[in-house]
Amino acid sequence: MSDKSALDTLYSNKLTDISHFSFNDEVVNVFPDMITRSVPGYNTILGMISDLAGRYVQANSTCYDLGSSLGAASLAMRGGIEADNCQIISVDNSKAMIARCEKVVSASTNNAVKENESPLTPITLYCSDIEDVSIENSSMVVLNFTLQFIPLEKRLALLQKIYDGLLPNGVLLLSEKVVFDDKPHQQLMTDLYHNFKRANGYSDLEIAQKRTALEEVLKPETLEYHKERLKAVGFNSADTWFQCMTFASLIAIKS
Ligand code: GEK
Repeated sequence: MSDKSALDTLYSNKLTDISHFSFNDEVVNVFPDMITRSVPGYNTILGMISDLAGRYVQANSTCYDLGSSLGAASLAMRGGIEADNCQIISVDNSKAMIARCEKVVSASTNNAVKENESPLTPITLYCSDIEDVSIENSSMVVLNFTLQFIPLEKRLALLQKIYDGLLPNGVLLLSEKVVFDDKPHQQLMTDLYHNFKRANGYSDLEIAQKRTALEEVLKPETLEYHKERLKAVGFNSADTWFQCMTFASLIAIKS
């Protein structure tokens, strides 16, 4: 999917007015390139989603990809599921994302059918706010860089709903941009992250303008806070499996 993405040049020219970042058509067109060049470990995390799907997805259950964008995590889950009679529900509140995701998922489904890959877990897409979706009979939920866009005061209720909708031994994979209480460490991680973006071809202007666009939209929290909140909603196992600079991914299991 990422191979055919246009190059992300959205912030390459000096903008007089930098509007809040939104998941519109322009972003959709460059999204695979944008996310792979901006999120360290993105492909590693997709690989882990597949692996976890093989281990944790239970027969006759539902998997959720919340904030699914172009369906990369949904397809990774589908690739890893070994259990029978499951379904994947993928939710995003951006119409532009869902419209493009439908094409990505059907191309992948057609390919798999041609290659005789069976059985294929069905993927159903919904254009909706994830706060309005009920989570039921689930053995796996993925929040891959989505919680960071949910208003801070609504995050606890969303995680509680996910925990309540998981079956025993169900898994939540939560990936987020994170911050650090220690100021020098925060500064160092930010500097290193900007170097990572430079190494991936983004200019200082692009880095600065994108940062401004995201400032009011993406609200990161500390890893400690994430873990405490996951424990508070009921997960008795919730820990980091991946961290690179200001990006982290956690696995939480309902026992
Ligand atoms: C991936 N998981 O490729 N309800 C539904 N969707 C939302 C909401 C909301 N309230 N808020 C934001 N989104 C993907 C990457 S991107 C992460 C996820 C990023 C959606 C938004 O429209 C976007 O598609 C996605 O969450 C976040 O594995 O771009 O940093």
